[in-house]
Amino acid sequence: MKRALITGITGQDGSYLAELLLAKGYEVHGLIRRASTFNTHRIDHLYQDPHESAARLFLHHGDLTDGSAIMSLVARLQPDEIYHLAAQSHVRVSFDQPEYTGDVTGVGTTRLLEAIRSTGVSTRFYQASSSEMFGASPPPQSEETPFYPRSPYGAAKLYAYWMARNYREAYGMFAVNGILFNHESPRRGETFVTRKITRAVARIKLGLESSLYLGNLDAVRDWGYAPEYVDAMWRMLQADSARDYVVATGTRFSVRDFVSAAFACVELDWEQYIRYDARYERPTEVDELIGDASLARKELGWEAQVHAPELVRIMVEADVRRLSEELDGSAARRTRYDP
Ligand code: NAP
Ligand code: G4F
Repeated sequence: MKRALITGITGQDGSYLAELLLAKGYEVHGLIRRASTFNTHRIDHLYQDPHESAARLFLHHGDLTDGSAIMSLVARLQPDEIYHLAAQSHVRVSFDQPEYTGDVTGVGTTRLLEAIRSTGVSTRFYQASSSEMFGASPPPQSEETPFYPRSPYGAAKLYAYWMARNYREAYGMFAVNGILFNHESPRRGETFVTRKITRAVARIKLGLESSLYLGNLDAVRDWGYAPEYVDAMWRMLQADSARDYVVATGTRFSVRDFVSAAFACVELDWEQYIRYDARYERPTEVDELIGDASLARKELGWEAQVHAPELVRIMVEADVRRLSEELDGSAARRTRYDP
């Protein structure tokens, strides 16, 4: 049985990846942070007794800033594969916390790579790199596009990208960078723009709110569906050799397009509800990200199936359903991870 370690297992991608690996028969270990409130809501369903796979899921407390704990965890588990997804992942927040973002999102990767190198554990390593590293470089962006990060987050991810490449070249480590463009789902964090929009659409439709405050509506992104993107991560670690891949849909969609499509799903006119708030602007913006994932299609057999219009519908329907259940008191009670 293969053993995988996932950092960031409580996040959007970590939860889908844990599902995927458990379904493939892996033993799955996740690194989680101690929090003063429950922070495992995205993976609690994997803990419920009826799932045979629950016995193959293990959680370990730790933090990317705590190098010695990471080192002993890697040495103890000897995982076949490590998916490094944990990060301070919010671009706007990284302008307020540049040093912390550098420590967690940048140096956190070095701590893991060093844990692998110094313990001599034989493992395959996935680094969650980001299209934010392309920043100001015009689209379409591929593996050959020059990097030009526009935020402390983008700069921290670029440092981590080069560290993964350096450990591959210097020590022969199987370390890959998945350069993933934006990917979303009903499990997306509520402060990222897509989920902020679909959650507000549900609240407006059901009469709980009357407006939605947003920043720059002109930004263009390439939005894909997260469950498909974690499959691309897994494929990268099954390849014969380690190399870096762009993962994207190739579809151009602006924040305005997303807003308009989301309100249309519930038959409302978006222009009546959207208000501008300058606090959501960034000191430097990434105007346009559209990926070219030809290499992933050719070498990994991976291709996006869900594109932005369908993604919007999936997310709006999920938020309307979730809120309706909350309001009529029928939301399912779930077992929580309680160490
Ligand atoms: P997410 O939902 O924000 O999840 C981030 C995860 O990192 C959470 O599990 C979080 O734990 C954990 N974490 C944060 N700081 C930590 C620390 N100091 N020590 C240990 N764990 C920590 O992110 P995501 O959307 O799933 O993205 C996964 C990864 O892919 C991230 O590295 C992100 O930067 C990158 N990425 C994402 C996208 C995208 O569009 N989603 C695109 C490209 C790259 P808590 O639950 O306790 O907060
Ligand atoms: O949803 P966002 O915060 O995502 P962003 O900045 O593109 O970053 C996400 O994708 C990256 C991959 O390219 C990941 F690496 C990163 O971890 C994260 O998952 O913002 C998208 C766009 C931006 O241009 C932003 O300025 O939406 C614009 N926006 C407009 N109003 C807003 C808002 N963003 C947020 N979060 N909140 C707003 O009210």
